[in-house]
Amino acid sequence: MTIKKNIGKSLLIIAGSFLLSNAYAEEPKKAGALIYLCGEENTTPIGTATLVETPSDEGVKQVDVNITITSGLSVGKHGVHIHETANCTPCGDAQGHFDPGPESNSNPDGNHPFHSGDLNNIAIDENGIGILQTTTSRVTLSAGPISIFDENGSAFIIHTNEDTYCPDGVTTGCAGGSRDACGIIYSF
Ligand SMILES: [Cu+2]
Repeated sequence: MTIKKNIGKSLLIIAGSFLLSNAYAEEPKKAGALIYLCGEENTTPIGTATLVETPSDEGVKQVDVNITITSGLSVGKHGVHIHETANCTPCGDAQGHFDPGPESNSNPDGNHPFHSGDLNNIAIDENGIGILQTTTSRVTLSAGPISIFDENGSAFIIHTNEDTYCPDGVTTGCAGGSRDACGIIYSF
């Protein structure tokens, strides 16, 4: 009788911890970045970014990206992408566009706008303020083949010019040209 009771208790504990671990696995994953002007990584950041991973209604992982810029960029549209390396010193060391997989082509002006890390333009207003809110299912924060937290991490790059999304194929600078700002992405 005592043994049976104990087995019952153990089963309850196992069921309980299974439910608990499942609930934990469904917690959204979060990440963020402080964005600095290129060449000024040790000064005040010009903006911030947050990333939150949640499953969509269809169960596909999607990442909500919010970027707020408060100063430092020219009025108008600027290309924004997730680049393939967590290195902003100098901004060129963030490498090309994040695009893992067997058909990977991280050339910013090639395979654009079909890289995993391609995002929308951010528009900066007359007060120097810009907000980008977008959702992508091309990357994950959690581990997997399209996780931006691969062995060398990832970074945001904001470009000098508007991303034209390269309608004429590979054209130098069509994805936004030179780099104005950069932010290494950290999970938390
Ligand atoms: Cu880029």
